Amino acid sequence: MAVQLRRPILVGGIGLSFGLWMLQGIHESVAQFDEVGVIGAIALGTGLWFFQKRGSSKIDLSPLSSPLERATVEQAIAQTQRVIDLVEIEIGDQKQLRQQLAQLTAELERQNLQVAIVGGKGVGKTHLVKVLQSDWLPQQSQSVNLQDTPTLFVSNQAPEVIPDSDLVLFVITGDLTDTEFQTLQQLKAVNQRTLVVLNKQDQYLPTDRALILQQLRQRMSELLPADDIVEISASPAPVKVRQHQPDASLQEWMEEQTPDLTALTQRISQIFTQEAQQLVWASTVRAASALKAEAKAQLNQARRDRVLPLIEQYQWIAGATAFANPVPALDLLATAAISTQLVIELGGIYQQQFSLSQAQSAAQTLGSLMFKLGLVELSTQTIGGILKSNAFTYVAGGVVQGVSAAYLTRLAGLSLIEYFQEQEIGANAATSQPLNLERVAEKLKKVFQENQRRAFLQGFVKQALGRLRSESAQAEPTPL
Ligand SMILES: Nc1nc2c(ncn2[C@@H]2O[C@H](COP(=O)(O)OP(=O)(O)OP(=O)(O)O)[C@@H](O)[C@H]2O)c(=O)[nH]1
Ligand SMILES: [Mg+2]
Repeated sequence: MAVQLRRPILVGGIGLSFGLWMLQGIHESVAQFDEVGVIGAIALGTGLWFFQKRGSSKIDLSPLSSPLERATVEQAIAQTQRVIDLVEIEIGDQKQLRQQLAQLTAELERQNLQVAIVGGKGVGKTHLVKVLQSDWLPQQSQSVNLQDTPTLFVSNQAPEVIPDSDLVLFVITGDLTDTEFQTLQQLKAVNQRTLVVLNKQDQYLPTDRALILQQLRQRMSELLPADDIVEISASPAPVKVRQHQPDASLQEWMEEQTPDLTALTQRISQIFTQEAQQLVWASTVRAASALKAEAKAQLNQARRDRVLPLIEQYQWIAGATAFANPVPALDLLATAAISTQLVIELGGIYQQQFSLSQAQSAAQTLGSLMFKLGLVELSTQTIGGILKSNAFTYVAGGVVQGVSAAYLTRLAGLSLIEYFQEQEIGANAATSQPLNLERVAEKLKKVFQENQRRAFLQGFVKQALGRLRSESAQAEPTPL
């Protein structure tokens, strides 16, 4: 039993005794799962980009978001400024980001309101814009800009982009499709003020109209208040009129119908009177987030460039260690001892300060996660298979362990990059948070999948063999 306990973790089949030994560590990790909440990070482009549904991020469905305070908007701008400051420190002057930042502050006082008309194919967007422009806009004291937009939901591939605006008129013609519903959820999630406009109501009998509207309001009750769902006819079809003439003949003609936008224009006027300031502030917060995301992406790219060589360095150290001491010395803890230093160094670059003990437990956690997710076993098996099936001339004892250790260290490092990249920048830089295990596990799985292709692994094995061979020039490897 004692002998088995000392079996190296990176050898293919992992013994039961080792599993038991790991249990305590895993236990701790599982307990931490409950403590840590799910991070729901919403990334914004210049417009609103609709990302594919993410399994874990929950969308807030509370009926009404609380009103924005000016201080909150200023805080959002200040946060963006902090990230841009960092970009300048780490990368250099950022004229364009600075200019955009200056615009944000000016945005706070903006008087002109942007209204975007969006929706699927042929729902009547263009007709609606025209009628609003000719019949409604001229009577407004408020300065308004109406924007017709390209058809949504035409391609499954391209991400749907809704131009950033103060108010979105989301046009539909009947019941909501699932895609439309999801889009509305996403708009709500980024605090985009939206009205749902049910167009082409001239096509229904008045009794049906009432029913359709009622059902729609019910279905969307978690998303929008009933007042924000209105019915209109932007361009009603002409109606055939028949008239009996005194001479008993029947005369027929088509009669043009006038558009009916009353419910919509009333609601918009109300919103402009009551919420104009809020609309502009909400847009400013979204613009600040978008700019922050842009700055953060630059920062992340630059940091990644600095971190990758570090990971490479550590992966070869881990590989060499496991290769030179394949039997007793290498267990998970030995690898973890190396990754502790890696956690500290990576954390330093991402401004996540870890104490030695925090980094140790983070490294251990990573190790047990990799084990629990089956990555250790899978990797060693695949690598063993590649070594066997390719007639590599140099297959000495400890090679599987060495290559696997390097590979697993690389996975751990890349997962940490992904994890650190989505952490809030500037906030709590001094008090570092414990790793959110659920999130780290997601990153591990993602990175593992991305690096699991056979072609990549074959290349990696080849490269690792080269490294290990040069290591062995100094020390003779122990036979397996
Ligand atoms: N019956 C009826 N037809 C309407 C109404 N509004 C628009 N239409 C018709 O719907 C068709 C499409 O109208 P558009 O305004 O071009 O629709 P759109 O959403 O801009 O279309 P795309 O830009 O192609 O996505 C036209 O034939 C309009 O006449 C309405 O209230 N009632
Ligand atoms: Mg159109």
